[in-house]
Amino acid sequence: MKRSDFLKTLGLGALGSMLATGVVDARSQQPLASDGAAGAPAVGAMSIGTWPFAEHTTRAALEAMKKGANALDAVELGVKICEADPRERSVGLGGRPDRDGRVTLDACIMDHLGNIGSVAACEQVVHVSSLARAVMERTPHVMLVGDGATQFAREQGFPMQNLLVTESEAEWKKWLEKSEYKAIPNIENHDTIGQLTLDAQGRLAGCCTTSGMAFKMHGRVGDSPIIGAGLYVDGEVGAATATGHGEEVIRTVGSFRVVTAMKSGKSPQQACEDAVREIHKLFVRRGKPWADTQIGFIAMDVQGRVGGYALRPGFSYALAQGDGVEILEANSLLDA
Ligand code: SD4
Repeated sequence: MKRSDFLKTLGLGALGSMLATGVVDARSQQPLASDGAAGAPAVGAMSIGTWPFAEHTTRAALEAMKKGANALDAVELGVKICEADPRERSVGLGGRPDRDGRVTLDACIMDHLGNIGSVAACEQVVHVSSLARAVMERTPHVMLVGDGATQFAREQGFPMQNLLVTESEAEWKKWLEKSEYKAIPNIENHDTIGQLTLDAQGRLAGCCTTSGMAFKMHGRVGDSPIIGAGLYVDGEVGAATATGHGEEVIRTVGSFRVVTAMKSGKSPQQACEDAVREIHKLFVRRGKPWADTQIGFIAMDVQGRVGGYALRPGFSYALAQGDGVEILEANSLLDA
């Protein structure tokens, strides 16, 4: 399916045509102090998102904000593109299943005021980002898990569908031959989308959505739906989100750590670096191997400065601002 047709299925037809004709495809990025060290802060709508597929989701969010969407609507609109794409194998439809062959999704969302919503281990619902938002806006709670999340989705009129696509099922069957859990950094089970938006009014929002680690134990929940771990937004400071080995991000309350560092004066880049260093330190302290692990953080502050950093090479993220989107290769703590 062509990207423009795909966007039409999401009700983003006009945007799809613009993207297809290249109207918003310019790559002229405005100067930005990405390390926080120099330059005037960028002002105006912008979005960043983990991994190269965020090129499309950040662009969609940026275009929506230019047309007046607020940061929260824009971030949800962006990640939904990824969730609905069956070719993305670690998010939404087409996500790799757990070791029992069940696709279970995790997501959370947060706005600049501190409103939060989250769902974990949710089955049969493609747009868990929207479901997380529904938890935030239509319940007295902040997190629903498993059957409760699916039940709530059904009550709210979310479509129910099988999320296991043929390719993921085939991978799972192959995996069953050895049933060996082994992460392959940057490839096998990494692709969570964490996206952050800043609108022209200076409001921040973030969303993180994933099918989690491929072939995880049934019931396993990673960092992505956990506010403070996979995502955190402080409307007066900045926002951060994580991808990679969720257990390690939870251990260090990673995204909250990044935002707290920004609050104490660190640039988004320095704050991401601190969080990755802390994760590495705990591996060393606990005497645990980190060879098969990848972790990446991205962050953005209210001034529009951004940062990204990873444990090892191979992590990149998209930055959409002005008239274009750029894919930025994050530096890493380790060489390989
Ligand atoms: C998790 N952090 O479930 C997610 C996986 C991920 O890139 O980010 N993959 O642990």
